[in-house]
Amino acid sequence: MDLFGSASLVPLRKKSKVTQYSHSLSTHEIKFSEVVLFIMERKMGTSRRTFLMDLGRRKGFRIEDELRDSVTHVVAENNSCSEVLAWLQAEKLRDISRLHLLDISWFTDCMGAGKPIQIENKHLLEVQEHCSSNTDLQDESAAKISQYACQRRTALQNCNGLFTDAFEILAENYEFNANKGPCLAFRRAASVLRSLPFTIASMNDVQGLPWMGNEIKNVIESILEDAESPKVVEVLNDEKYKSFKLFTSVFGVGLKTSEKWFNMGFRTLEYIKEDPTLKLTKMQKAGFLYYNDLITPVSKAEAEAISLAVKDTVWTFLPDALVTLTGGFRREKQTGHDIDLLITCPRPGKEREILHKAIDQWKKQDLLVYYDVIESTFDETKLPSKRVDALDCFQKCFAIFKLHKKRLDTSISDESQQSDKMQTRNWKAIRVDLVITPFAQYAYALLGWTGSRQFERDLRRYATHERRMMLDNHALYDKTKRIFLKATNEQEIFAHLGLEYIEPWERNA
Ligand code: DCT
Ligand code: MG
Repeated sequence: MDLFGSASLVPLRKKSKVTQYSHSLSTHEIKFSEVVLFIMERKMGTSRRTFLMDLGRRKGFRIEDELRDSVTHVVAENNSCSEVLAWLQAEKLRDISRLHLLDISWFTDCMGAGKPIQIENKHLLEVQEHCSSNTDLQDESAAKISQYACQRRTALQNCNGLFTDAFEILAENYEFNANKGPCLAFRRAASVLRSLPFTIASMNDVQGLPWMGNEIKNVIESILEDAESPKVVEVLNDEKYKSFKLFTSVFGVGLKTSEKWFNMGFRTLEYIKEDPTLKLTKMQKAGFLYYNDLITPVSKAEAEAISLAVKDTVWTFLPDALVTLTGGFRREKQTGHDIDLLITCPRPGKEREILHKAIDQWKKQDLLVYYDVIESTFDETKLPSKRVDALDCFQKCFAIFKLHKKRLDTSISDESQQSDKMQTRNWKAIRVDLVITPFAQYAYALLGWTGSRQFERDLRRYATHERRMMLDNHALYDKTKRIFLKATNEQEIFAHLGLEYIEPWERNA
């Protein structure tokens, strides 16, 4: 059956000057206004695209020249689903999740039928495309790369640091400018490159990888050619970026405060600290007071020492409580910006007494220089949160602990002692997050708090889009069966989701 009609007579590749079909939109009546098409030029070429657009318009279809928010159906040829998604991601649309991503066969079937036809499985874009990398290793790994971080194994070792560092800077800059789409696009792309067992050496190596939009490829190309990207250099010299980077390095300062300070003309922390008109929160005051300690990375040994101290206290009144070091340290990172501890008790309800009792003891021992307790707002009648980045509702405590040094470690303490004007202090201020969970939710909390952030985002996205389930740090809900799925460990959660188990140290996505 040749539903392609005369379309197949048109050359499949780009020709230098064929414009005779373009801009004929206004001359044809639109018969099917509910369907708004966009035909991707990528791998199709200008002349063929122009021809197909004209053909569709003549048949009464609304076809947009450019990708805009009104588009409902995107048609592509010789592109995999992940390639189209990566390209769309860079196009800054409001919401790409509502788009139908279709193979050209759907379009040509529509042309044959003279109207929009029902979408069948055969019209959907291929999920993976084989890459054309130059070695077997690269061929094999690129072909297997999933668009979801929870289907990739990402150890700490990263052989694409040159690219991922650049992507992180660009992502952060987009975040500072409240530009969510491209920020996420660069974070996703960085996460893909981090999972590769080889270093990107040419643009061929990028072929077939998910989330590689044009903007991302341009950055890779610059780095391959000149070892740096002009965009990154520009961002690193940008006044707003530099100021936001500095301001957000203070504990308690987020994007909103940074924006305010930047707009007020502040560029350094010194002036902010000394300005009596600025109303700092309790958290920010602590952030400034212990600034030098808090920007010094926390070591694994320090994390273990704090972990032990917390256990000591909790076990004095609840000997069967479980205290687990989670976050980056559970993923086997050697340093972190804070220490994340999860605390639970197998006896239901007992966990509720832990936090306040422990804080009382630490206050008596003068171990806390700052703490803020957030009480639990968990509501078991509610379904898991739909938001990918939603915070959980556990009782928690954001704290700064004093970690006493047995010996004065001059390498760390000299600088901080001077600037904090505490010449004699023999302790280091350390950020600690304590999270208290009911035992029944412990596995979900552990999975959620182990991270990485990108891994968590993709677990939730995978649950929603691939399994019709809802996942958060409290529970997993199956929308098809309308039941909550219980789990006593992380392996069971992966099994519920139909995912292969990924070890914590392989979640550095
Ligand atoms: N987390 C999350 N979503 C958030 C915040 C945190 O999924 N909005 C998860 C992911 C990691 C974990 O909680 C702990 O958070 P961080 O301490 O910020 O991350 P980390 O990986 O431990 O990083 P670091 O080593 O710098 O502490
Ligand atoms: Mg952490």
